[in-house]
Amino acid sequence: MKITAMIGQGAFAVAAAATLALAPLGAEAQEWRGWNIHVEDYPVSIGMESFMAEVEEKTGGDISGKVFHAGVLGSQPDAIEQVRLGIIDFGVFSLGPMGQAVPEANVVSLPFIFKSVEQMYRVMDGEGGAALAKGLEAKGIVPLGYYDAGARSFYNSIKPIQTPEDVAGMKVRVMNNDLFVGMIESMGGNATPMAFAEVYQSIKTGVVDGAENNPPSYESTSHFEVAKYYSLSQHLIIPECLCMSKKSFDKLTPEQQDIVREAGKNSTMLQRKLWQEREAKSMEIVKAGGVQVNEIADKSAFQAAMAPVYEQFLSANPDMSDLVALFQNAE
Ligand code: BDP
Repeated sequence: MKITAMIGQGAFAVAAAATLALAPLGAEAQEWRGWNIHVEDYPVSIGMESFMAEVEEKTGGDISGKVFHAGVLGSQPDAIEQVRLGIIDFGVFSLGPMGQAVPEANVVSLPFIFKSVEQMYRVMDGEGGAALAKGLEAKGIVPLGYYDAGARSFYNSIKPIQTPEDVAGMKVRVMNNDLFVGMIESMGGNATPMAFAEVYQSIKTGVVDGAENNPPSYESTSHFEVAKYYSLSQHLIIPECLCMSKKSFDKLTPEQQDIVREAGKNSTMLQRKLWQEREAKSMEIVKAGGVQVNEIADKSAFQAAMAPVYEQFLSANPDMSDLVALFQNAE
């Protein structure tokens, strides 16, 4: 062996010994993997990167990690399971598909449960968010913050939607949750649960006529290029969760857990600010791309049409009625 190689090895051994000596008692160096469905310049993605960078910096590199964007670690329902099992350490999930694993999360998937995005912030940062956190933790997930995902509205390739009757007969893609199937059926439409990554092709080839989403997702996925009618029903305001695997979280020292929680809060504030900016920008982009946007000033017909979703949910989950009331009655 050459002398330089031996010196190199010796230096490595000394450095490794020093790291071991410095590592806090009971904590091993962690190398995390983060799951994200969105493209790199999306508000969620930037929030996650800043979370990881802050954790890395404040733990002096004892925790490091990488965020995998654009769903390369798998579909959202699969990733939720993997976070629960500790195979993936963290991710940002919509509380929509989360409802299949965490019953409490379904409450925010009820159409028109929030009166506005501002009210959603207040509820999620208060009693409502705390109740959801309890449900998430019972299923192996530690929420570190609730990100904004604005309001979801319908888009399709056929015609503007003005009334619930316009949805009748339409094939509409929904996220993976039975509640959303019921929501489309309550208006006489045909719902198809489908992975986010498949929606573009499905609209393009006519497998579905349309879908529903917030402006940044409608724009960043290029769905607006194949579904030119965007009708601002704003029927769902579903926050997202910066979620940590409880298995990964429990491996940390109390000091590290504080750092992680603090970084979660900071990234949430950043994401919410970026979200507002991106929403406005996305609306400009889709309009410039030839999308016909229609406002729906009076949403009461949609609210009335979707009322059966509440009835079905509460009769199947009577234990959720207090939680539903808490969200509904919040100021
Ligand atoms: C986006 C959410 C993402 C969902 C997607 C969808 O941010 O988590 O997967 O909608 O419709 O708004 O599947």
